[in-house]
Amino acid sequence: VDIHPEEFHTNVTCEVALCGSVAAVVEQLSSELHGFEFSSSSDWWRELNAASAANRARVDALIVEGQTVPMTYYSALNELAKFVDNSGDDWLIVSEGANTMDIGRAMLPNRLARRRLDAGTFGTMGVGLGFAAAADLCIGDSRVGHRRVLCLEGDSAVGFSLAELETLARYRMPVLLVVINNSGIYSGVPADVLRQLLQQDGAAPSSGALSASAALRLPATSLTSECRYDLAAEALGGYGRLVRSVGELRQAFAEFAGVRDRPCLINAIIDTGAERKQQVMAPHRRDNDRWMGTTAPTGGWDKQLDNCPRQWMGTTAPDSWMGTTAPDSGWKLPRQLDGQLPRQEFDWLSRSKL
Ligand SMILES: Cc1ncc(C[n+]2csc(CCOP(=O)(O)OP(=O)(O)O)c2C)c(N)n1
Ligand SMILES: [Mg+2]
Repeated sequence: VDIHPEEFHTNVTCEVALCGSVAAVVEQLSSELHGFEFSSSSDWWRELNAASAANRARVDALIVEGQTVPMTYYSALNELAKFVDNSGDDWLIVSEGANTMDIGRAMLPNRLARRRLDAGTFGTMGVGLGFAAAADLCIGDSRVGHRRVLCLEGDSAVGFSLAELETLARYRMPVLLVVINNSGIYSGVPADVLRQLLQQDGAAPSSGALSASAALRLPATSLTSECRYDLAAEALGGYGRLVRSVGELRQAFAEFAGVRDRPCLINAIIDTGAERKQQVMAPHRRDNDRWMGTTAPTGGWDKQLDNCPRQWMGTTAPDSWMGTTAPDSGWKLPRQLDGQLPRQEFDWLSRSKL
């Protein structure tokens, strides 16, 4: 169902394309059905309820798993949802990121209509802080009112427009920013693996800076480990906090709830390997066989560099761009890259659908 007919069949072929507003179309459909109802004991309902209960159980397990350090997406977002529901304020949620935004859509429901602005169907990163400033302007005086703006950002996503925090600070917009920081895009590299890279590289572990050849051995999707977006927020005129546990997260919410004269940013460090829960259905795309894997590498990260996925090297143009599933043959040791970035690496990057 879409109000724009040109949207039909653009991604996958629709079997039945209905053009109109969802509310009107659903009304027309139900009137044509003359009161037909699926019996609550029908297979359809039974399966739906069973799937929903299984889903709930999986989410609950991930919330429980993230009660200790490191947090998971689910434990951090569950804490955020509790804060939003109990704060007594009316929050407009702005969000961007990959897992952060997707899981946030499920974990952070809007109780009222027209309370969400996110990267939308095309997933364009960079909209976050601009959207937040615009939203703050539109909801009335957030310095005194109960309408507020919450900006939920992945750590990569926030980098696209972080400098706009200066704008929020200059206009004294009390936007609450929560950065879900897994040190990467979809996933990051564990701090100990990075440390090992630094050591191999001969760099002082405290320097944090990788040489070009060490940096090339990292996946293009990894960012600086536990980057201090909270300090950047302070530098730009806001308040910032780094948190690692649900307890610290709760404390930061309590501390920032009453701040009404500047933006506040909570840098919530989560597991670099945190996953979204296994999806039953593949994303609705023509090319979903090439879609990135969402499963953790078998055996986890414990073999560290021995386990470096060969697609990190990018020299064998993987079909499964940034898939995190271990190949049947196991991981290969990363090749030392001491010369120029090989030609195919550029081809691979430019062909990527990221
Ligand atoms: C303008 C633009 N550049 C690049 C991308 C590719 N992209 C998709 S999601 C994403 C960031 C995801 O990482 P993060 O925000 O840290 O969220 P996470 O999945 O790690 O939770 C990027 C760079 C994009 N969608 N838009
Ligand atoms: Mg991230």
